Amino acid sequence: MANSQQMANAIRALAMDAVQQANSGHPGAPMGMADMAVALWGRHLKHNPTHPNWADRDRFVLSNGHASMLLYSVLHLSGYDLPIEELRNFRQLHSKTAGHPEHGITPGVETTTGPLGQGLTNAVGFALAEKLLAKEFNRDGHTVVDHHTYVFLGDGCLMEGISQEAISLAGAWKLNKLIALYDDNGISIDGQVAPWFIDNTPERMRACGWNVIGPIDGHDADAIDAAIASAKTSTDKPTMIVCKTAIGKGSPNRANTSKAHGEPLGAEEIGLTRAALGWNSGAFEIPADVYGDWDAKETGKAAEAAWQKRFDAYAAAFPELASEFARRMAGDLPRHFAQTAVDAVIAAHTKAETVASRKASQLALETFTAKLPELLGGSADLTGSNLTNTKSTPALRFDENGDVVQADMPLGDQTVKIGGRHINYGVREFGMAAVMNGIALHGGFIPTAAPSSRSATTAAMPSAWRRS
Ligand SMILES: Cc1ncc(C[n+]2csc(CCOP(=O)(O)OP(=O)(O)O)c2C)c(N)n1
Ligand SMILES: [Mg+2]
Repeated sequence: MANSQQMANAIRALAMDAVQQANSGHPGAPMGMADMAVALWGRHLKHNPTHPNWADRDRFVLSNGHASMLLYSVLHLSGYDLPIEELRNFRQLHSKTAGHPEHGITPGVETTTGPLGQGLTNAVGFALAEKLLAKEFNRDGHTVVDHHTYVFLGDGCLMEGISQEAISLAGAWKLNKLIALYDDNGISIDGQVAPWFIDNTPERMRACGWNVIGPIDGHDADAIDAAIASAKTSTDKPTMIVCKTAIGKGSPNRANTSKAHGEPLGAEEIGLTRAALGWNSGAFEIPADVYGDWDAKETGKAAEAAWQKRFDAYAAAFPELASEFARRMAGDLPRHFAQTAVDAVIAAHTKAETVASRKASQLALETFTAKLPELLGGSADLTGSNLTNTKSTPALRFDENGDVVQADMPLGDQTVKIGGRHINYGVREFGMAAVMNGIALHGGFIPTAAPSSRSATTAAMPSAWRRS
C-alpha cells in the first residue's frame, strides 16, 4: 500500500512552492484537500494518464477551481503530460497551469472551473449524460458505459445560489453515479464562515434526495476511501461525502485561518511547514518512491485495455450500435447529414411568410431532432412558450429506481421506444445552462434548450421597459 501521508504531502509541497514562486495563488485548499485527493485519485478514480480522453473514464471536476494546484499536482504526479516545468510556471502566460483549471489547455481538466458552484452544476450534466448513454447503449452482458462523476467542492460552491439548482436536479434525476466530496473547512476569504453560512448542509442535501455520508475526518484517507466505496453502492441517489478539513493543513501558523486561502505562505512559513510535515525535499522536488506511489499510467492502461476488450465484444455483437457510439463520442455528425438535413429544412420551410422566431426554431428542431439522436433538448419550464420540444423528443423521466423511462417515439409509420430526450429543467435557467455545458463536455450529446421566451429578458429589464 502506498504511503498515503507522503502522497498527500507531495501535493501540499507542490501547492506551497508553486504559489510562492508565482507570488500569487491559493495554497490553503490544495493543502486541506490533499488527503481527499489521495483517497480518490490514488484508490478509486478510473483514468488513463496516457489517454486522458478515453470514453469510459471517470470524470473529475474541481468545482472550487481556486484549488487548481491540487489538480495540477495530481495530474503531474499520476503521469499526465504535465511536466514539473509546467508547475514551476504556475500562473505564467502561456503555461498549461493557469490560475484556475482550463479545459482544452491542460490534459485531464474536464471542465473550466473558478466561478464557484458552476463546476458542481457541470458535474450534474456529466452524470446525466453518463446515465442516458448507459441506458441507450448498454445491452445485457455488454456494459460499455459505466463510469462515475466525482466533484470536489467547497463552502463557496454551496453558498452560490446555482448550487441549489444543481442539487435539486441531481436529486430529481437520481444521479447515483455522481459523488461529491465537500471540503468542509469552515473558512472562506472573509474568515470563519459561521456568521454568514449557517445552513445545515447534510440536511439540505437529504431534503433534495441525496445520500449523505459524514461528516468524516477529511484527513483520514482510509475513512474517505471507505466513504467513496460506500457511495459507489448507491443505486438511486447522488452522494455527498462531508469531509471535515483544515485549510492550509500542515502550516503551523496559517492552518485553519483565512490567511491560508489566497496568498503565498512566505519562505519562512514554508520552511516551518516542511519541518512540521517531515517533508525534506527541496522546492519542486518529489522523491522517486512518492512518484512511484502516485504513478497511474500502468493501472490506467490496464483499465482502458479491459474496457476495450469489452467494447470489442460489444462491437462484434452489435456492430451498428458500436459504430454509432463511436460517432457520438467523437462528436461527428452522421455521414451526409449536412446535405440531407439542412436541405430538408430549407426545402420544407422556405416560404414567403413571417413566422415567430421561436416557431422557426421549432420547425428546424423538428427536422434536426428526427435525424440527430444526440440532440438532447429542454426548457426551463416554458416548453409550450419557447417551443423546444418536437415529435421525436419525448419527455425525460426516471422511475422510482432511478432508471430512465422508455417512451414512445413515432418513426415513419412505426412507434419505437426510446429514453426521453426533452428535459424539463424546472424553473432553473442558470442551472440549465451549466448542466448543458457538462452534457456537452461529457460527449455523446448535443444539448439544446431555451430559458424562456419572455421571463428572463423581462426580469432583466427595468420595469418601465416591460410591455407585458
Ligand atoms: C462565483 C464566484 N464568486 C466569487 C469568487 C471569488 N472567490 C474565490 S474563492 C472564494 C471563497 C470560497 O470559499 P471556499 O469555497 O470555502 O474556499 P476555501 O477558502 O475554503 O478554499 C471566493 C469568494 C469566485 N471564484 N466565484
Ligand atoms: Mg472553505
